[in-house]
Amino acid sequence: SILKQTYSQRAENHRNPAAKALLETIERKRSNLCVSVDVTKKADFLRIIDIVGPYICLVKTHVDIIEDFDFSVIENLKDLSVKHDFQIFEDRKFADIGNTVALQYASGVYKIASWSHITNAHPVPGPSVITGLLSVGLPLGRGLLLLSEMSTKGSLATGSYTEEAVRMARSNRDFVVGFIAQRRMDNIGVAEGASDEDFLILTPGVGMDVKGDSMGQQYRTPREVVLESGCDVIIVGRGIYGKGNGANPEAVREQAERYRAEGWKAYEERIGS
Ligand code: 5BU
Repeated sequence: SILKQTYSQRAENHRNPAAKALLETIERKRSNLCVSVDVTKKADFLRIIDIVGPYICLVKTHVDIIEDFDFSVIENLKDLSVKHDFQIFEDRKFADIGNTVALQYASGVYKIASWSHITNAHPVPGPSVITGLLSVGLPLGRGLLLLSEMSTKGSLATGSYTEEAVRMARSNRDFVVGFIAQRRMDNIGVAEGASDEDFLILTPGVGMDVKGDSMGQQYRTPREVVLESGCDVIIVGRGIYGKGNGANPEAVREQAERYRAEGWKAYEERIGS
């Protein structure tokens, strides 16, 4: 079963270059930690990434919240990704008709497809959202995650919606490399243990010190996410950079190290090493 395979074994199962590169990075750095850097000033954004860089496999961005954005942010982010050896995931959550998402992905101020190895989409428009994005992303070797579940209280992405998302992914395996979800999706719609599919499961809503925030976010620990729910990458934001936008560099570094260690320990326990 996928749950018992190492990240490097799984890298060989994936033909999509972004999925393969992510799995190889995870193995090389012994880190299944993705840091989500949700701050509004470019200096804070780049400073936090430079601090957490050694401990992560992936940086997750919301570039549209940076108030003083200009394209130097992207150039600096790319330099940091080489310096520290991590991949980039713009959490854009595309959710429109194919033609529009293709334009949003390729064009505008951010030109996401030109720098983000992985991005994501809501399945709500149906398969055409994938068709639109892959017309831009596939020639560039990019990968897509579908949002089949969310971490928030009262999420509508459950039941048959989640199942249909998995079906949409199965029909587009060259571009859809996995899911944003709270548990494994490979066995949905097939008998328990019958699937040898390998989808990447990236999971937000991870925190060790609090259970949630005042706006519906819900947190689980790396152990619950990786060991008990079988997810592959933990996504941590405020748990690492804290309330002060990462003003205390040593505290940020310590939290990144702590989450990396916890995520990796849970993985080692899962594969039984
Ligand atoms: P936090 O600070 O660890 O709560 O940040 C979580 C990040 O993950 C934030 O950027 C959200 O936009 C993102 N997220 C999420 O929290 N839950 C979800 O279901 C999805 C994305 Br999809």
